[in-house]
Amino acid sequence: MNKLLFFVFIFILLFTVGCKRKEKPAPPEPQTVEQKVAVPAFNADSAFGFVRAQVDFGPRIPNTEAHRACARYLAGKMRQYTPDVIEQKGKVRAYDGTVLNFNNIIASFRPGEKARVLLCAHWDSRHIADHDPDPALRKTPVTGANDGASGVGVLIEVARQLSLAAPGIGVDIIFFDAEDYGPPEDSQIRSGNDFWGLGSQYWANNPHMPGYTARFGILLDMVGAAGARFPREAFSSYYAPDIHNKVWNKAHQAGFGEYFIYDDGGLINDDHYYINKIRRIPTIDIIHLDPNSTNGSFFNYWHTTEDTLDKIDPYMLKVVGQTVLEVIYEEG
Ligand code: AHN
Ligand code: ZN
Repeated sequence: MNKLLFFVFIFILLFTVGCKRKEKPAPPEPQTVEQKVAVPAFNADSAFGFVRAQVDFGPRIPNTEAHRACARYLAGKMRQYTPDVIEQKGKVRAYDGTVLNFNNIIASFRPGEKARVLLCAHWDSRHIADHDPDPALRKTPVTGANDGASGVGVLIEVARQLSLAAPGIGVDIIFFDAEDYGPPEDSQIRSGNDFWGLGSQYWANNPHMPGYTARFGILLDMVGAAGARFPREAFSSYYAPDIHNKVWNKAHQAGFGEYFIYDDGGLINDDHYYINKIRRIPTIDIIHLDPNSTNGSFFNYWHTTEDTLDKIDPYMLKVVGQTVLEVIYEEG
């Protein structure tokens, strides 16, 4: 009897110990690791529609009705995705003395967040097709499906995605005006490169919020043409080498390595130059450059009457847009 009691006692003891073990709570999740939002899927058709909508206004040349109508469209579109939209309007003087009425359109997401990323593209199109192969067309305004509308189209789709599922960081999207009103190729009045990027120069000197800064910036310029390649533009490598690597590496991870090539591109005096130089936000330029181009180092239809919607490949918008989303949602 005693033996039996002894074994029952041992059995109960083991059972309780076993149960206790099982009841032991799982170790708590580390509190410092914030749950990241999944990277959304960029919609190429949606972005292409946003490119088409801009092109449908006609050339977006400062001081024209098409330009004003497109500004209303862009600001209205961004207000669908965030209440925090600022139109920074003002006047700048062009190379030939023309006073240009510009409108930089700035949309902020999670404006209270200190950690921010800046995304930008120019929305105006060029007043003259001075690189057209036909000399008779070199004073014709440019449609700018690629040179202007492509980068903006990508960023409107990015804005739509930001409105659906916010990442951990704040994002500012700026559509710069008056980028492309630089002097004609054959101009005698050429006095340096600073007649390009007039809207971004103004903003860099007069940001929409006093003391505005961001962790880094990404400029999109001519990102939509079929067959585009993005070698590493040289001001970007100089001012923002870490960002350059971050974005190119992300593109390669996402399977877009064939487009984001590691070759060195030349120095391009684009909006990012002023953001780096004046505002001191490390900013890169994703820009289609082509060493074998028949048109400078740019894509073949650059500053010609042929920069039209049929040159845009929706898949290229996806390549760039998805890469931008991967970078943003990974950042916080
Ligand atoms: C210059 O040709 C000096 N800058 C070109 C920047 C640009 C024009 N990007 C698009 N259109
Ligand atoms: Zn241009």
